[in-house]
Amino acid sequence: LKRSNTMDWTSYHSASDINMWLESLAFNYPDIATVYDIGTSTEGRPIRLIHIGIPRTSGPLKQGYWIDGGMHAREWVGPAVATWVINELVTNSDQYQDMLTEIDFYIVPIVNVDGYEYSRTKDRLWRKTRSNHKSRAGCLGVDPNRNFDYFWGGEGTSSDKCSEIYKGPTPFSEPETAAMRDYITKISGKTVNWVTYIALHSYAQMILTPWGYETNLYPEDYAELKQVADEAASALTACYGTHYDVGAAGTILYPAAGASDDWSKGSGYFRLVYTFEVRDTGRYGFLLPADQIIPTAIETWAALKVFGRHMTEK
Ligand code: ING
Ligand code: ZN
Repeated sequence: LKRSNTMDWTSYHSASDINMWLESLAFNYPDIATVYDIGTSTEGRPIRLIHIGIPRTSGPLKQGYWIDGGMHAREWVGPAVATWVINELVTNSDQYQDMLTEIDFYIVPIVNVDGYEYSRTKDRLWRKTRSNHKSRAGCLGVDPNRNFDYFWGGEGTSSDKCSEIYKGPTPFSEPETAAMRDYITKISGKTVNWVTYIALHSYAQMILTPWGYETNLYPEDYAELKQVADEAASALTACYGTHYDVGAAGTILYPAAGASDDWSKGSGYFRLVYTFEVRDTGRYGFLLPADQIIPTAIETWAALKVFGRHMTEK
C-alpha cells in the first residue's frame, strides 16, 4: 500500500504525490528542510520549493544553489532527478555537512505543474504551460523557457500561440515563471547570495551554458563556466560512461531567447549558470524508461556536486 508520504524512483509520480512527499519530508527533517509554495499555477496548483541547508546564525550570507525541473511538461525525468537529489541531501545530510554549512539549496522539482499533469493524463508529449491567451485556433500554453525577460522574443521563439516555442504575450506572463522571478529576486542579497543556477531538462546529454539567445556568443566568464562544466561532465561520465557534450546553448544546440538560464546569468543574480539536458540522446527521448531514473539521478548528482565543491573551495 502506497502512503502519501513515501517516495520511490522506480516509477514517475504525480505532482500531488511529489508535493505531499515534499511536505512530509520537511516535517520529518525540520532542522534542515523547509517547504514554501512560491506561487500558484494557472490551474491553481502550488509551485512548491524546498529549501535545504544547515542554518547559520552568524557570519556572511550563505551561498545559494538553485535547481529546477519540470519546466517542460513532457521531460518527466527532470522532476524525478530533482526529487532524488532532495532525498539524497536531506536523508544523508551527515555526508554533506561541508556543503550544507556553506550552501543553501533551493529546489523546485516541478515548475510547470499544470503541464506536467496534462502530460501524465492527456497528452504525453505536451511541452508548454496550460494558460489561455485567447488563441483564435483555441491553442493553449506558453513555452516557459522562452518567457524569461532577457532578449525576450529573439531567435528561436515564436509569437504564434499554437507554436511549441510560443514566447507568451509579455515576458513573465506565466504565473510559473513569474513565481521563480519573484522568489529569486525577493531573497537575493537578503537571505542568500545566489551563485549557482541549474535547470534540469531532457533530452540530449549536454551541459549548456549561456548564451542561448544567439549563436557564437559567450559570457565574459565563459572560460570558467566551461572549465567547471567539463569537470562536472567528467564526474558524470565516471559513473556509467554516459557521454555529455559541454558548450553554449545557442552554439552547440540551437539559439533560443528567453530561457531561464540566460535570464539567471544576464540579470546578474547568478554566476554559475547551466541547463542540463539529461538522458538520453533519442533512443527513448522524452519517454525515458523508469528503470533509468536512478542511474540518471546518480550520474547527474555526481556532476551537480562538482559545482557545490567549486563553490566551497573559493
Ligand atoms: N531544450 C531547451 C529548450 O528550451 C535550451 C534547450 C536551453 C535552449 C536553454 C536555449 C537555452 O529548447 C529542451 N529540451 O527543452
Ligand atoms: Zn526542456
